Amino acid sequence: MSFRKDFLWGGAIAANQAEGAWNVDGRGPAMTDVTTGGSVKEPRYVTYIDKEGNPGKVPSHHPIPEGAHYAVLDDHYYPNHDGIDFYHHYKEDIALLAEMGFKVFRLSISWSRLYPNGDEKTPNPKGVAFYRDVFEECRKYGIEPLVTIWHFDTPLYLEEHYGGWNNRQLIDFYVRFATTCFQEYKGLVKYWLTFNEINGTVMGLDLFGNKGTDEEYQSAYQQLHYQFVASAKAVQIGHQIDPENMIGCMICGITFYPGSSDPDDILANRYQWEKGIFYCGDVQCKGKYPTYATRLWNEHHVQLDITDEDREELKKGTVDMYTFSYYMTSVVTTHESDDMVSGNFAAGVRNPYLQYSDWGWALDPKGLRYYLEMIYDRYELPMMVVENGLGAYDTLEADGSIHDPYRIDYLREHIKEMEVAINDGVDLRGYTTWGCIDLVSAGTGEMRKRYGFIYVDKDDTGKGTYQRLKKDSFNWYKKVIASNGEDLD
Ligand code: BGP
Repeated sequence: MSFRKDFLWGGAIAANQAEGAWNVDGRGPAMTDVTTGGSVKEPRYVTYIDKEGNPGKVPSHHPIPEGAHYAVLDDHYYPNHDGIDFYHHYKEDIALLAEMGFKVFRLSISWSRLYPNGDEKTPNPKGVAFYRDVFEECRKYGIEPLVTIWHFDTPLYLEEHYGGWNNRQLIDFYVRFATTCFQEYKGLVKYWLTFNEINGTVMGLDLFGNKGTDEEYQSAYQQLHYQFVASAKAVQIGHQIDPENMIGCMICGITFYPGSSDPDDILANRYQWEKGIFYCGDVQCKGKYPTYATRLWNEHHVQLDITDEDREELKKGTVDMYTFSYYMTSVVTTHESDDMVSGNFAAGVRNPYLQYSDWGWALDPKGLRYYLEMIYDRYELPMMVVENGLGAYDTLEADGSIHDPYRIDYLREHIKEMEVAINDGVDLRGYTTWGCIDLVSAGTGEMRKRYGFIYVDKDDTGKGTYQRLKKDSFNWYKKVIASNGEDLD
């Protein structure tokens, strides 16, 4: 038997993609609340009113015009406003997860539900109470909550009035928020992740044929630095509040392959690993910037605001575990190609040895083994795969059944590779599949890009009953968990 007896089988969601109730019980807005729905072809947009009072929109992650302010516009649809209404369905949802035998449930806390603007001195009591109820509900079934403190949802007020993570003050606001989480949920929550896919900030710059400008890199590396310091401070406080706390980094894990044996490709691939994957892991696991950081900064003439105190904090606030998401691999080449594919936070040339999902994400279970073994060897810290799954179109049959053999196949092959990695010595502690209940896609805002074992009756325009239905994969995963990963058929 290769999976530990106490292996944490489960699934994951994020507040902004699931909760809905975006303006209920005192919650403040986040960027996702001014972000429209998109599709595989059409980007999501961020909407605003400009200084003349005219409405407008820009693709998400692009700056809005000078003097404009973010706004919800009447003639647009914002899928995150209602999510899958986990806010009002959490009891039913957790009961279903318990029925599958979940040992762990990964979810995030919406910052603006606890601190509506982000800079208040005390938290919103209704927000605090909501998560307490959710965690108690998990505990009722013996489910361990695994909590992401920040999952892409800085309060909009901090974005508008402070410039978001470009501002050093965000460190203090985040630390206050994280401290509240550790204090309020002490005894209920033991597993924490400080920042979801922290490396996305830099990885997202060179996507879709774009090349990040020096200015963008300056801002991205600076934002990351403030997040590293915020994370390191949170880790220390989390340990002081409860020495039992196990606090991890969370990296968007993409395995990069060189496109050819051309030395330029080999080197480009190695540099991609350093920039995309190792940079964040090294700082958060080793407590200092790696040697190659200087090369990365010089490449874009980046001048970082780093103090001696920051360096001390980084040293003292290293994480207890390395967690990551894994969906796909990507091919790096210095050669021209007209067959590019992109998905998640990577773009590269098509890999002729692999199949691709309907959203163009490379299906590559072996890439997960590669990632696990390489990273474990680098840090020798306990690991968890905290996101993995197949975004696919599901068909709801007339009798209410959903047959999703493609999802079962995807997960089975990834679990097999985890098992190989464990046998090869990797200390893997848990596995939470992404979107265990269908939810709003982060990348496209769609509902029809579904990941769940549990189907949610809602479409891309927001219509539906929000009824929960079990897919075939529900019973399959239940068997996997009951057999501790032995029965994968
Ligand atoms: C990761 C995010 C998740 C998530 C997932 C799937 O990058 O941490 O929030 O949604 O990817 O991506 P998508 O929703 O775009 O299919």
